[in-house]
Amino acid sequence: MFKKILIANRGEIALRVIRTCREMGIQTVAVYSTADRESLHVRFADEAVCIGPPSSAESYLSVPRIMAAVEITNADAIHPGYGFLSENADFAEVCAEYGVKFIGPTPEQIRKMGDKITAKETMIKAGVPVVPGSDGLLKDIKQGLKIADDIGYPVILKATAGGGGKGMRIVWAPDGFENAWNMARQEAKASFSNDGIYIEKFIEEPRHIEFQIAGDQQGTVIHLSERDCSIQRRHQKLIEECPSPFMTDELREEMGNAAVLAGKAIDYEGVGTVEFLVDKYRKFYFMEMNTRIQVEHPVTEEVIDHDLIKEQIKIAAGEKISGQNYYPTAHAIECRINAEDPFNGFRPSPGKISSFHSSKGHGVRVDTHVYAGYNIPPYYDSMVAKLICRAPTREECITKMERALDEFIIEGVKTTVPFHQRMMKDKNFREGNFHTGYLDNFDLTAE
Ligand code: MV4
Repeated sequence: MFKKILIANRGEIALRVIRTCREMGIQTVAVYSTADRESLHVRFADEAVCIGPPSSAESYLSVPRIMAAVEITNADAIHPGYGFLSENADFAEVCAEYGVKFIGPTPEQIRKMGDKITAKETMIKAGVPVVPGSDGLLKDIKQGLKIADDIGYPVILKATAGGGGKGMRIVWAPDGFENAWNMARQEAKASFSNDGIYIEKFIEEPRHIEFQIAGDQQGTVIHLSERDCSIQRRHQKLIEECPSPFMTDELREEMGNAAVLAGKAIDYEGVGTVEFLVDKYRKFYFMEMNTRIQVEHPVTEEVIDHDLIKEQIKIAAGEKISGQNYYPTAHAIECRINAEDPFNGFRPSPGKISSFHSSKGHGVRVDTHVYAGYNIPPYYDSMVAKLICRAPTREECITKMERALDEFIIEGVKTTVPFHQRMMKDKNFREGNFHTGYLDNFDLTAE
């Protein structure tokens, strides 16, 4: 087992990893920017190294600075958390060269899923359902128009280097194709320095249902059931839950098997997430795979009663996992509490938290790095806490979440708490009747 893990991240996930390390008897090293001096991950780690100024490029994204911290502290493994360098294959490669274990998949596995066309080709070969579209990159507009004509409108243009919504354009009819093509290429080139574009049939009003998977170094791959992440806004998830209210036992078997096939296709090592689009007929299509721990992993932890960070560390250390899949034994919902003003387009609201009281009680979990007096820096993402509730049924879980939201006090900044309070009372949400576009027409001020 590792002796000392350096956490190349900040905020609640850095704290989350430190907690599990302490329980496992592993020493921890925090790295931090000058904006995060007062952060709890700095206080709770055994050692802490300042790696630079607030800008992410000069701190949490700087490979040389992080490797310098590894050298100084003699850490034997790095936990990348989510975001920042967590899906950076070059970073994983540098770790290997330094002889420090990157807690996650190999550089090759990251690359295979990072390029969306390669990922899709790999899934087709593995027998995982994908959305109909082009075989690989589009050569020109003419070829795109031809394929769109064959598969039928609407279609969607996607950047092969994309993911998470960047460089995507929906095309409703042939006369909009040229403009969408130019926009998608331009955005892809600016964002990823790669203007490769492919085309797919556009699935209307889909649900986003993802499967947690885990694979060990011996080739065993399992799934740990789904999370429904359909409640999102501009590709930012706001609520996640398990079981999905749209799920059936039969669909879980089918999608779970497909997720395991996806993992096996790349000999996946570590914990990862296979994202699917699910249409109203419950047909599902592989969308992309995230080769990291995700923000919403506590939803799965709560319903299967296992520590996923611990599993991650054990797998990285070479331990075997059992070949059994995991199924939910309760219902869990996570509400992301962001320092944003939901009444003003979710505009970020950084600043000092004047008073803070976290929800508590049976079945309530709060993962957070903030406290009364903490100053939310404007440089990073605006998530301040994850409120996770667990109960035997979805209905009881929603009731518990309403209670927990009512007792959450965060003053001094605006937060998304009122949004969640409104959503918990929403008839469609309560009936499980929603899709990824649901928030486009959601009026927060309506009764
Ligand atoms: C799609 C789609 C509909 N049809 N692909 C959004 C981010 C990226 N992961 C892929 N995305 C989508 N791909 C086809 N063929 C709709 C989306 C999409 C979406 C997916 C999941 C969650 C929220 C979304 C919001 C808008 C669009």
